[in-house]
Amino acid sequence: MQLILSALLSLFFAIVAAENPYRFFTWNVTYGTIYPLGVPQQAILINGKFPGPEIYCVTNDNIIVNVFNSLDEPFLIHWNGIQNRRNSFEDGVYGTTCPIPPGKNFTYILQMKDQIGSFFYFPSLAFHKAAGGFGAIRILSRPLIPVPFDPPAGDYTVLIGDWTFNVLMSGKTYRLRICNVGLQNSLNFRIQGHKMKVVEVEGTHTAQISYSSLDIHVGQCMSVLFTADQPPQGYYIVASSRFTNPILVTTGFLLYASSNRPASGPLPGGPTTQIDWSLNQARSIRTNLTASGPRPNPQGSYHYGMIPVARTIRLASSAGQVNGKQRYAINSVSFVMADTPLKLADYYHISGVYRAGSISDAPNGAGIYLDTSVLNTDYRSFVEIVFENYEDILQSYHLNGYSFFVVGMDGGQWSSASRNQYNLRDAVTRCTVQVYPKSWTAIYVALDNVGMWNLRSEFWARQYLGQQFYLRVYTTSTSLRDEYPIPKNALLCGRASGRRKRPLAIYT
Ligand SMILES: [Cu+2]
Repeated sequence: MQLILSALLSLFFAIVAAENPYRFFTWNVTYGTIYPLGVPQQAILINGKFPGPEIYCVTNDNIIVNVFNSLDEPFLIHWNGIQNRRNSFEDGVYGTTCPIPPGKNFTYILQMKDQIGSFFYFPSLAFHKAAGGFGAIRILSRPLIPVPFDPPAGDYTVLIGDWTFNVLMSGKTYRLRICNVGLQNSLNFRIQGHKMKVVEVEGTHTAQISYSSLDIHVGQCMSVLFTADQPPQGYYIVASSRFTNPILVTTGFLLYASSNRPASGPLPGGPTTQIDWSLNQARSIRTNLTASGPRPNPQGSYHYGMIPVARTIRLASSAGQVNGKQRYAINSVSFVMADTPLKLADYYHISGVYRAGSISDAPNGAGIYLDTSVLNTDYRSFVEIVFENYEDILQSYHLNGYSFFVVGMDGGQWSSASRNQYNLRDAVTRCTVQVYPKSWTAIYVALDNVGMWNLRSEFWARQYLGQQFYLRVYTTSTSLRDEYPIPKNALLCGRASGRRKRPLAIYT
């Protein structure tokens, strides 16, 4: 009997391993010099490269990344858009994961569970993101799952911020995955003489609409198809900043293999300060309800519009001074780091690291104050989050650990009547969403991923100076079906230093 059982078990593990391949990466993080505009600049390199190596993988793959920190300061990598299901320990932000000390290494163990699409990774501590250390993540559909377009002749990633970009084409259809890895500016992206058909946004296949230019806000990614069917010559690729004065413009080139004629004519123009243009484009990007996502069932088969909302959380940003220093806040709280990652405080029941209820779930108009803000929510609840922007700048918000439905956005003040205009049929799901100046954006999110998850402004100076908090998705369950235990190799720091990594010996 025991023999049969162990034979069955080994068969089981063999099957699991066969279904979910492992991909191993060893990364050395160093300082180095790059020449982004011909001018030498210190950067953070991964294996000598800027941007860093691309993670190329398939749904459900296990990704093992051994990161050696050869900088002289602590370092962490966040996997933007990767949900790290049941495993916020691997999320790579300071609220979940201890920094890798200088001269040390840490191995991230990630699974691209039930995900497809275009994402990126970046260094999450301090202002490292400004210096590089980022790269693309490309999750392909599993071979047997249909993708709603023919395989492209080429598949390229453009991280805007990586300013020199040349692609060689020859009369075929290509896929471009475009991510805005910048610190602040929304960008408009366009290719001279070529339309772009949007096919994917942060893991969702979209209704296939063609555009002459596309707005991509900070932290966002999208995939487009375009066909190199114009007279063979060079064409300008342009990314220009939106809602800024002056407007910053950078160019790359689309080159046809059959011609060495350079690009000519004026740079293709794009929108500059027009908000309605951007809002209308955002509303036109919808989920392709008949396409498969990571699994073979159609993406629209989950009827998010029919689920009653258990709770509404309204979030408003503000800017001001605290103790004579510039700060930014959400619902009046300007986030400050604790001495211990919040997830580890939870795991080891270390009290006094943060207070539950340290941020309210609606703006109250109070002045800005400092705190380690954590918003408690219930595992498996279905919540509505409204980002209210009373300020005169565009905001971009990102939630770790999740993909959410962008059900509505409009100008003015949100009210319960605003729900009448929600898209409850084919809203796109993504992990980063913009909020226009003096406007609101509403999202629905099914809180099905236990953990401690950072919600932040993607405007990097703002998140650094407090415009962020942690969403604690909590359950009393200690089942492995709901959350993994702390990784065996986890680094421990702050008041978690010296704790045992597996307090119960039952996990092997
Ligand atoms: Cu993230």
